[in-house]
Amino acid sequence: GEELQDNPLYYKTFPSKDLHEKFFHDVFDLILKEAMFEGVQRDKLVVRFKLPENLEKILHLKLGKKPVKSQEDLLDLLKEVMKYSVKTGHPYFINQLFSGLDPYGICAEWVASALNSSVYTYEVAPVFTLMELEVFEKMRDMVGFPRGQGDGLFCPGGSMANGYAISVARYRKRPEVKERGLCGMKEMVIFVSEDCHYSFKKLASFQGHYYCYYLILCFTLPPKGLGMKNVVGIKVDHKGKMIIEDLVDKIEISIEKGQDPFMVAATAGTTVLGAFDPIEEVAKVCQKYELYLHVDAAWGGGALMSPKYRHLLKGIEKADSVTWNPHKLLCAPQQCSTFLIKDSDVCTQTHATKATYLFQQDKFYDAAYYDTGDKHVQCGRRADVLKFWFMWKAKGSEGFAAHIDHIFGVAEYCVQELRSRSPAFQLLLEEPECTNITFWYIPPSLRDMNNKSDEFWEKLHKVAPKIKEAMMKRGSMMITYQPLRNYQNFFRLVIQSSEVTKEDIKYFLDEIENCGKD
Ligand code: ABU
Repeated sequence: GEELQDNPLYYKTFPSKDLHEKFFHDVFDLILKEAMFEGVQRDKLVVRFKLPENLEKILHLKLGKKPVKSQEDLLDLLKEVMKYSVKTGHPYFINQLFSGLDPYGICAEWVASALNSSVYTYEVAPVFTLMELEVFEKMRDMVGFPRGQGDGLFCPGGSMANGYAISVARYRKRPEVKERGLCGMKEMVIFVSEDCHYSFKKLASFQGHYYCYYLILCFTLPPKGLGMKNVVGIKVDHKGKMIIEDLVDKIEISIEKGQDPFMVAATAGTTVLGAFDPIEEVAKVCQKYELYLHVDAAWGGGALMSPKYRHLLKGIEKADSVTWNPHKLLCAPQQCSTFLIKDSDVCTQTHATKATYLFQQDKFYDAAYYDTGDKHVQCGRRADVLKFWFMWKAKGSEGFAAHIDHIFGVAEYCVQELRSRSPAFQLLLEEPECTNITFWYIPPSLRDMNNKSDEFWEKLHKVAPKIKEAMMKRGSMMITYQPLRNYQNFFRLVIQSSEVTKEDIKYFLDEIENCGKD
C-alpha cells in the first residue's frame, strides 16, 4: 500500500475521511472482536503473560523520527497491544475491584473520548456540566443527604476522592490553611480503621508536611503539620470493622497530647475483607468530639442501589462526605470515582483560586454556579459522568439494584461452595459482608499438619503466590492474594461483574486446585 508519509495529510491531528475512515472501521472491528466479544469468551485466555524482558522483545515499542510505513502497520500495533493486555472484561478476571464490560458504559466512554471535552467551564462542557449536577443530586439522594443537597466532584480515582475529604475537612477546621498552609499549626490528626485504604496516608502526606523547625528543637517543641504518622489506625474486630472503643480512646489520647484531631474516615467496604464500619456509631463519636466524618464507600457504595443490601451502609447519611466509585461494584468503565459532600459551598471555598483566564466572573451566564472547575484541584478533567449517566438511563436504578442483588447472590453461593470443599479450602471470613470472599487453599501435603503451628503457616504463606504464578502463566484466570495484619497470604475473590455465574465459581475453585497440586 501507499507509504503513510507519502500522504500529505499523515501528520494532521484531524481525521480525514479519505485517509482515516477505513482505519476507524478496522480499529472498531478489532475492538469489538478482541475486547468485547470473541476475545473475552470463557474459552479464551485472560492474559498471555510474558516476563517484562520477554515482552519488551515482542512489542514494537521503540519510537523513531519516521512514521511507520502504513496504516496496516498501525493496526498491527494495536493488535499487539490487545493481544498482550489483560482482558479485564473476561469473566475469569477477578483480580481487582473492577471488572466486567458494561456495553452502555463502554459506548458512552467512546463518545466522551470522541468529544474530547474538559469539564471545567459551562462554555466548554455545557451538557456534561448539567449532567454532573443531575447525577450528583441523584447520588446524594441515594446516600440520604437531606433533600439530596450538597456538592459533588468526579475525581481521578478513589484515592483522590479521599484526598478531597482530607482537604475539605482540614479547611473546615482551620480555614487559614488555605493561605498559610500548615505553617504554625498544631499537629493535625485523622482517624481511620486499620484496614482502611492506603490513600489516607498518602494523601495526608501529600497535603501536609510533618516537620519540626530545627532538629535541635525537635526535643523541645511539639511536631507540626500533617503526615503519614498523623493518620492513626483504629483497631478492627474479627470481621474487619472499626472498634468504637478504640476510636474513642485514641481521640482522647490525641486531645491529651495537645494535637488537633479533625477527621474520622469510616470505610464502607474495605479493600481486602469488604468490611463495613459501623457508621452510625462512628457518627455519634464525631458529633461528640466535633470531628468531620468521611465515609470511604469507594467499593461498597454500589450497595446503596439495592433495597436489599443498602442496610450495610446504615448511617451513611450522617457523613459530611462520601467517596463512591461507580467503576467498582456498579461496573462503570474506568475511571468513575466521585466525591459527594453535604455542604454545597465548601469545595469551592477550600480550593478556588479564580484563575482569570478561565473562570471569568463577568461571563454572560451564571459562571459562579455553572463553571464547576475551580472547586476541583485538577484543571483539565475528562467527562467521566457520561458513562455513568448513560448506564443509569439504560438500566434505571432498578437495573443497578438487580445487578447488585445478582453479584451478592453469587458471592453467597461462593461461600457455600468453599465450605463444601473443606479441607481443601478454608474461609478467612466465615460470613463476608460484601462480595469479597477471602480464603486459603490448603494443598494435600499440608492437610494433616497441625494448623496452629508456625511451620504450617510458613508453608501456607508460600502457596498462594505459587498458585498465582501458575495461573498467570496458563492465562486461565486472575485472582489476587495478600497477607493482612497477622494473616498469612490468602486469596481474595471479588465479584462485581454480573456476567460471573455459579458455574464460574466452580471453575475458579477447580482451577486453584489444579494449579495448587503438590
Ligand atoms: N484501590 C482499590 C483497588 C485495589 C484493588 O483492586 O484491589
